Amino acid sequence: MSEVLVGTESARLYARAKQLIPGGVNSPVRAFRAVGGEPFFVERGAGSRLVDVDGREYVDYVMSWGALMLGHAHPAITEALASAMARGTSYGAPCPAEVELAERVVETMPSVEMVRFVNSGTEATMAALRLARGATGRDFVVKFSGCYHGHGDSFLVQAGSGVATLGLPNSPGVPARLAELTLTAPYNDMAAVEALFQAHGERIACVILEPIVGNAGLIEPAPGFLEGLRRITREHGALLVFDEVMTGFRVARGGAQERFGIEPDLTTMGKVIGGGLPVGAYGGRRELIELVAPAGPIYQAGTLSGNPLAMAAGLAQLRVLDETDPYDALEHRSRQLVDAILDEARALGLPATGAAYGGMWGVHFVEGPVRSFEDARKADTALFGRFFQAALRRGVFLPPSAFEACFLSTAHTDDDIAFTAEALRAALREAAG
Ligand code: KE4
Repeated sequence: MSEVLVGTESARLYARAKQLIPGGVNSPVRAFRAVGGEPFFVERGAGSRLVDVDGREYVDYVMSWGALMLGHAHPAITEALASAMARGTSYGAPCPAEVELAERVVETMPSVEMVRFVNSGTEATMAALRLARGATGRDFVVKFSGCYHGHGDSFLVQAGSGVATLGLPNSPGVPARLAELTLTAPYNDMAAVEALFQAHGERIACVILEPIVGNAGLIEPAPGFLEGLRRITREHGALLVFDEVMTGFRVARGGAQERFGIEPDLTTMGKVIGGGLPVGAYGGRRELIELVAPAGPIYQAGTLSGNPLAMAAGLAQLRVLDETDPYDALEHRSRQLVDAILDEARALGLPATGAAYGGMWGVHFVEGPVRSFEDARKADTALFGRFFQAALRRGVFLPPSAFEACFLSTAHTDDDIAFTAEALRAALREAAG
């Protein structure tokens, strides 16, 4: 256990949690397995900060894994929720907020003409895959090692995020015959994709990817990669699916597809469109989305899909983003943090490379460029673990895994960034010592 938590309320809560919940957490990456120590338990979030049950305060760069663009407990969101709650928590029938959020998503994401809301990014990618298979009559899906698309069976093949963090090559419980339908290639490797299409082209329903990877640390698409995938999928009648659950509304208002000017056939979304409440969505070209029940035969449903509270929180967050257009400012601050780490690493003679896109940033402790998960895995994860713990002791909460990205919000002030940059420099010196 890290000295931070010995004999604390967090430690007592964690001991209880481990008796009741696998690993004491409701999502694996929260267990700090990759960085050592035990997780703190949160008493409250406020702006850029989290406060744990022992009163320790942290500048938060997890931001609910990217869901929060305005920081914790932003009044626009809490007031919208209070108003919505006064009218009930779920109706099981359509409500105006679903239409309003759908209009805003369609207006924001360049390739999305229609959208269906679900309750998580996992549901969104599972449904998008079923839609791609139903629309094309084909069974194979191409994904990239290190990309994470939620815990749907077909995606737990060479996945990133918690799967990579825990070193699980694939997950038990996924039938081999199903996993065989998932073809994988290294990210940024067009030759490998072309070989897959040469071998299986007319049986591939779709290619799905994170257009900027956040689940293997941050990995950028190489010049021409996204364009190459757009071309080869069109040539073979396969669909191109951008999983923008993390990048959507975060790396630019219209996500990576706006930033890179590529229009996928389908887009999956989540996180930011829920404002911290459970929401996912999949959308795309009208003729595809109209294949989804009850408009079409491809089935997908959900008790709490379009939930009025989640819609209210998502709408409130998107409204503020549209009014304030914070993306350049967010990217400037993200870049300041990446530069601070890279500058300190250089001074220490440590290999490091990093990038920043809007409110998303990341550093790998390995010689760059990091073009794939195979490159990212060469990073010094032990150094990252020491760096994480040293940062935490200095009041900075980074994602507890080298195979995640860091997130900023509009609540992070210049003072937060200056404080964080100094803390991260000191943490790296300690970790490297
Ligand atoms: P959820 O089912 O966790 O809402 O979304 C799955 C998902 C799909 N696609 C992408 C690109 C994602 O990043 C995610 C989820 N992201 C992780 C963080 N790397 C969620 C954190 C967690 O699993 O606790």
